[in-house]
Amino acid sequence: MGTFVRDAPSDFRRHAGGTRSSAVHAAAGVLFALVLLAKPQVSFAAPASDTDGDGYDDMTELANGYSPYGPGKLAETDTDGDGLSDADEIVFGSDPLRPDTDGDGFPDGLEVLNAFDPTLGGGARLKKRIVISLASQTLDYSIGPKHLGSFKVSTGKARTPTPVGVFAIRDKKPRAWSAHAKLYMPYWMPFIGTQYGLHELPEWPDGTKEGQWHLGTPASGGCVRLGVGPAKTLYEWSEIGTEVEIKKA
Ligand SMILES: [Ca+2]
Ligand SMILES: [Ca+2]
Ligand SMILES: [Ca+2]
Repeated sequence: MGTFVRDAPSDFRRHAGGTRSSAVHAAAGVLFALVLLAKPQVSFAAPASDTDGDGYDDMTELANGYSPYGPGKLAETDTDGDGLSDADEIVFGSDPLRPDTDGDGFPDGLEVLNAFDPTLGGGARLKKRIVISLASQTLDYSIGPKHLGSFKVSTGKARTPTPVGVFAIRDKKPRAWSAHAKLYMPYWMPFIGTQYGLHELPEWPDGTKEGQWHLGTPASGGCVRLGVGPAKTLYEWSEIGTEVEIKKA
């Protein structure tokens, strides 16, 4: 077995697969049988394990972005075909070689898609979480242990600051009218009463829309403004009850 080819995935696969098939032909029976007989002992004695038997130990594969469970890159391989990549199986702690880790009848991928914990039965949920940093004017969202994305936001300006604390989405409206500010708020999701919420850059009755250039700068009356695109993404992903944490830092 040659050295690991770090930047050549096709070489890597060809090398791994080719070695096995050529060994079958070249060994002419006896030698190959000896290798097979010796393999269990070698495996037990070796400090490194090679789960998928491709000749590369698990740690080397992981260090190079390859799946130790099957052929291909970690993020692009779904060895057990349950809809969750091998990379995500590691993140969520589910079994990459068992499609239904918790044995509740629902495959791991389907569970995560619907915010259920693939490692716990009984309808255990994965926590959806939104975290906003006032200092960096960013919003991060995650499900259970997995970070899903980061968006630029615009929170309350100095005179009308966004309150710091842990809240939750209370409602969802595709387009709300603010009687107080006299503007429309697309993808409205209030998290304190009906006063403070997340929404897309606002629109005025004359059709003017707040520009994207304010994202990254505190400019609102206390709400958390999101850009066109991210606002819709977050709206569709969030549920009533999804945690919203506003942090200073
Ligand atoms: Ca391997
Ligand atoms: Ca999988
Ligand atoms: Ca399951």
